[in-house]
Amino acid sequence: MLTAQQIETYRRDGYLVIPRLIEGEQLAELRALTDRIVSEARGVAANDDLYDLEPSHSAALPRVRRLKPAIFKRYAFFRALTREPKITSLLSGLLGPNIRLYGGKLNMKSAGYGSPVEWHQDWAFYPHTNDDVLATGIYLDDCDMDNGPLMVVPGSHHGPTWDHHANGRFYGALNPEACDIDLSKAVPLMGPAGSMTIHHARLVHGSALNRSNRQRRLLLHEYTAADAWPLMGVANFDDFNDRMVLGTPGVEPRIVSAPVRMPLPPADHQGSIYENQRSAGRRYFETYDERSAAR
Ligand SMILES: O=C(O)CCC(=O)C(=O)O
Repeated sequence: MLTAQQIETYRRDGYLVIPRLIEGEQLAELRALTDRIVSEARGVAANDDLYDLEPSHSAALPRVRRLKPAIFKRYAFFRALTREPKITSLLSGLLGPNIRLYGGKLNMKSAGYGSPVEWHQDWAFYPHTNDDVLATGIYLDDCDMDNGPLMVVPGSHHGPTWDHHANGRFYGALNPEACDIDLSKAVPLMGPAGSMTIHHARLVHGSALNRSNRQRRLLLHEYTAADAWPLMGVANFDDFNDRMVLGTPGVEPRIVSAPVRMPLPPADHQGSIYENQRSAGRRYFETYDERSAAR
């Protein structure tokens, strides 16, 4: 369970880090299974429902940027981890007794070339009827300043939902120059392998290119209070209820005022946040290509 102090910190700052939550055999299995799935990307030529590939990927030299939500459908281990009592018991202190998984993915941030993620708020991708919505991130590797930690702007979840559009379409990143956000106040969320980050869906966050020789893999789960209903709608009610990870579902959304912008019209490039963020023509973080060209 979270302490009253941790809950207060989360409410004020919008994030927490729980060191070494996943350990021992469970962590070893998480890492080994991930290695296996990534090795199976050899021969894959283009993005599909499981693999999101780095721009520098080739079938002979596989470079995976992200494992997509299909990992939860295809692999019982990943599915079970979304319901892990060590995680859900902590989250009940923040989201209450009834919790639903919204989605998830595993960002690879590989050594030397793992892509940056531009500054954004998850809330801009999936607004709900109330903002008891957050994401957890389990580090598969030790994470420090050098291998691209998740960076967050403390307290920014109390502010506006910033414009994540460019050229008339959603593109999944905010323009720091057009927003009143002080990115010099961003803090890195770091810890040994198995540590878990928690960030509020409205918190501004992003991460830089991995310039180190160590990978930085982050397994993200997105959770909501069960009475937070997605404003983009519920496509499949059975699937919606199958995603309950704690407590019981209901049919009465709780509606709380929170600033919302709809992610419409959809981004030009679909499939992942990396793809969404391709189309704006502006970037805050250096990319692998830019770095290689500058050398
Ligand atoms: O992997 C990261 O560092 C950023 C993750 C993130 O914010 C996302 O994928 O939405």
